Amino acid sequence: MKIEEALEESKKVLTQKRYDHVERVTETAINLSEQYHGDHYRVGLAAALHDYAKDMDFSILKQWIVDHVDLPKDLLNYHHEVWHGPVGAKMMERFFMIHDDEVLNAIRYHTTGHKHMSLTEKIVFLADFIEPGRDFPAVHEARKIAEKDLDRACHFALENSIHFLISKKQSIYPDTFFAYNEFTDQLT
Ligand code: DGI
Ligand code: FE
Ligand code: FE
Ligand code: FE
Repeated sequence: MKIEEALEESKKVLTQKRYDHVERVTETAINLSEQYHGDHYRVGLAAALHDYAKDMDFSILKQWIVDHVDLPKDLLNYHHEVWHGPVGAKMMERFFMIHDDEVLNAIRYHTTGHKHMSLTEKIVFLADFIEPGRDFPAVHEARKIAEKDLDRACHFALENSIHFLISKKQSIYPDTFFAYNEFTDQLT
């Protein structure tokens, strides 16, 4: 599937607002990929499909988690916001016969991160955080760090997400901590 075709597929299932976000993430991810010598095609494809399941009914996402043995059941104990990545990746296998783990993992973990993130995963994760439509206090600093150091920018994004979730008194999916801890160990 070409990146343009992937964008078309996302457009079919997303609201215009969400689709515009996906286009900006794809462009941002491709730029980061050039900067950090990533795989242009895999990064672009994963970015174009990363929020494929985002506008679907929670009950549908829930059913996919229940029905697919290889989707972690502990997702159901957390906020539905963490479901669209893992379920979206599964949908890419089923609907579009995408079996490239590099691409699937970047979709799967784009919300939470996880331990041992690949270059493609880091780029999609960060692009989702810093795309030009984002506007929250930490995004300016994140964009600045992203110009210099991909790992530090991911670390900064994770740190901010954890702060943000705590401030909202929400629970945090463990993969977020595994990702945060690994960057912390590497960088300090
Ligand atoms: O899908 P997007 O809005 O582009 O961005 P995203 O997939 O990175 O995050 C979606 C939302 O999920 C965002 O508002 C923050 C929230 N989120 C991320 N990790 C966790 C989380 N919410 C909870 N409750 N727990 C998490 O671990
Ligand atoms: Fe998302
Ligand atoms: Fe994100
Ligand atoms: Fe997104």
